[in-house]
Amino acid sequence: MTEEVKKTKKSVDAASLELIDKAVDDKVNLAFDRAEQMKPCPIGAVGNCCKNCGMGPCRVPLPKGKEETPEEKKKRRGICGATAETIAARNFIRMIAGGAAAHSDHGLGVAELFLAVAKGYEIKDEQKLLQLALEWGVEIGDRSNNEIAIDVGEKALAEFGRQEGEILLLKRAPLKRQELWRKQEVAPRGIGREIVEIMHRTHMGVDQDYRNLLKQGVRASIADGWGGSMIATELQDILFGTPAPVLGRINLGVLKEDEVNLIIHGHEPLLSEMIVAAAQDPQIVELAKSKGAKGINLAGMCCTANEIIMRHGVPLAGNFLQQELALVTGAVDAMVVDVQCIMESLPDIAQCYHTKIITTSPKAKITGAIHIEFDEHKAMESAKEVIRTAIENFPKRGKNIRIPKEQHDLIAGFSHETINYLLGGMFRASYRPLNDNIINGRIRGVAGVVGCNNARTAHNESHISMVKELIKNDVLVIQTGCSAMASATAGLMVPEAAAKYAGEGLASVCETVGIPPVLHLGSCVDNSRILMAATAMVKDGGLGDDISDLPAAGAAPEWMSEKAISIGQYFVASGVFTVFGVTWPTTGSKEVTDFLFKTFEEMYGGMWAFEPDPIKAAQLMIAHIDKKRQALGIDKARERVLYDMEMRRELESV
Ligand code: BF8
Ligand code: SF4
Repeated sequence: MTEEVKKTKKSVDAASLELIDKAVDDKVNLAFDRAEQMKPCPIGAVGNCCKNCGMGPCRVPLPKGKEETPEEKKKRRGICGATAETIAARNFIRMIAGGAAAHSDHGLGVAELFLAVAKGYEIKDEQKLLQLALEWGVEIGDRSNNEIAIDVGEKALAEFGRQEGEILLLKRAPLKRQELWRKQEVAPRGIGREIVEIMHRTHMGVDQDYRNLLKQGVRASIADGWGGSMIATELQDILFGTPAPVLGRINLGVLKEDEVNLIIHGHEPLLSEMIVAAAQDPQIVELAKSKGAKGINLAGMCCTANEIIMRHGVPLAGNFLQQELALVTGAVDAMVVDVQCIMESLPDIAQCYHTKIITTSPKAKITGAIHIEFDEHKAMESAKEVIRTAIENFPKRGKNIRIPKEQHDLIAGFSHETINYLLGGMFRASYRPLNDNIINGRIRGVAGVVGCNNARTAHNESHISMVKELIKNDVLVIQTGCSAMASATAGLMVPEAAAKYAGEGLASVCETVGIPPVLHLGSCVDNSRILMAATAMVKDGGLGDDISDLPAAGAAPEWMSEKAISIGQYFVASGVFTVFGVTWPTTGSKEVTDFLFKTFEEMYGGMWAFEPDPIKAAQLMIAHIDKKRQALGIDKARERVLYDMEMRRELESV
């Protein structure tokens, strides 16, 4: 392979490719290079390596031939006797524990902040506060928002540690789903309890039945999706505002030559909200000018980017695999980070340029970075210190600067509530028109495409090809996380994309309503918005009485994080067919994989699948959607869609 081909294989994004080339010239080692230099351990990759005790690590090999005898199988065990099944299931649910913990610790932090500021902070979404108060039985009467918020905050906090019964938000799910969870004994208690139980059951010598282990994984994942993550989204919306559609820009071209560039990277919106507010302080702006900059240019990275574009229109610099590349521009004066998906290589790369890396969370320090701690009592002060650090660093920029020109428009901020308004109209907010357009076949179904980038596959390629294939086939796509950002860089999140890329039916609905065929719903904790949207579709009627009846599917074509596994598992547990790309972490055990891919469908109506080819994966999703249409008896409607003038007029009156 020539050097040129190798480079172009790493990403499909022109801005990224330009900087991957620059990194070669600058002798900077990137995740793309490390992925080439270090192949995954073949036993670990399939889930068969156990290091849960000091007798291991035990690397249980794959069966030699297809026809393994029971005697041969008995020999393939860890020292304690653990089978490949037990080991793969243990590893899998420990991934769920890690992912669910990340989302839920984020949610817990938001709940604590919520309580701390409830006394004095101006609540941005009063309606949502009152709705949650009603749902949780908090007295409203003539109490002030702040009084109500204190009670809501306390209830939210208690949910994380709930030791008995079921988490409160479970009641939001369709009734049939709730009953199914109870029958399968996976209706969860608080996330803390469920994660502790995963860690206990996967300890050496405890739960050694892979089905029972996977059941606990399901239970914890539900506590993440319908608990920790949903609480995070709800409280963030109440505090900082429920997103509404906003026009923004994306890609590394949003960095500016003549302004102080400060990238905000990570996940928790407190940090970003404060920095956005502090950057408007006249004294801070003056300071920037005194150093020769025209202003302060904030840009987001990873899920923090999704949070601040939705609420403030702050541009997105890029997704997970662009974090190192941002530094390679030489134009980033500081990158401030909090938690999750932050590469430890950043301070090293920053040394080749002038960039300062600033950590802010007591939970996440990186050797070589500056630490400016953020806590809710001095958040504004810390935010200003971060911005001042970036400003002071601006004059130290070297000459080796290259800012790619690529930047694209996108519309972000489609919360579950705004989909309701947009599709239903101001006076009768509902999912009715969406359901009707699914029933009449203009929209074939809905797909949630979410998740990460993975350095073992070309950056953004699978996201973009999968999403294009889906919308071409009239499937409305809803997205979060790095996947949303990938589609945005391909120009799929603007209304004009409908005519260009979507099938005729989907395009006609998008054009009438004025929405893109691919909707940006937010960050990874905001996958809970997808659960809410799916539930709203069920409740609106005509598409069955459970999420598993909907013509819908999910995917994470470039996943890498444990969070993605937890998300995928709660989608599956909620009744959604969910396909992952790149790699699958249980292939070392046929039994475990079959259980997740097949038996789960009988148990939960949703199941996992693995397909690294994004087009084939999209086709699997479409086939599933068609299967559901058939079961609902609406497959015929789709065949009849011929767009005569009368139908177009009827559509316009929706
Ligand atoms: O939570 S999609 S790479 S940034 S894990 Fe990380 Fe994956 Fe991106 Fe946000 Ni989500
Ligand atoms: Fe090996 Fe069993 Fe210990 Fe795992 S728990 S490392 S399989 S001995």
